[in-house]
Amino acid sequence: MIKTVGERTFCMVKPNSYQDGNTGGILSMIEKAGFQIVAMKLVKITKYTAQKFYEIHKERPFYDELCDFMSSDKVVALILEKDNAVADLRDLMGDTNPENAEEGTIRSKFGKDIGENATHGSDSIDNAKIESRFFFSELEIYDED
Ligand code: DAT
Ligand code: MG
Repeated sequence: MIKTVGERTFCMVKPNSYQDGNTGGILSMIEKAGFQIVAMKLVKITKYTAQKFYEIHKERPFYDELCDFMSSDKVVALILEKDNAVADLRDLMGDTNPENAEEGTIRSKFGKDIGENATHGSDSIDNAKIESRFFFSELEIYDED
């Protein structure tokens, strides 16, 4: 098979999805939407790691709650590849608040509330690179541009 080298994004299946047994359902939606899984790992991060990952949100009132939640159980970290991967994953996930997420999106299907909203997806190509490198070593990130 000839591999099409598309854009890459970083995604996380959040602890509520893992606990609710929705990891497979979410991965299935991702694959059906045309994303290739380039790298994947199941890890439980510490609160300190969550604080580092979400450092840009440290002044926001929900920062502590967010970091407690993200370190409460395992997450699936993923690097995904497809044309227009960053924007397309955000579309597939839907609005941050599952109540406002369009029907058929991951957050509408599997999100509990604005905090426990099923998945994370990078918001830019630059952040996708930063976030991918945060979770994966060079050895695990193949053929990066
Ligand atoms: P997104 O994950 O859609 O990029 P974001 O970057 O604004 O949203 O926020 C990061 C995460 O923080 C989000 O996925 C869930 C949590 N969060 C955002 N707004 C929140 C709020 N008002 N109350 C509680 N948690 C919130
Ligand atoms: Mg964000």
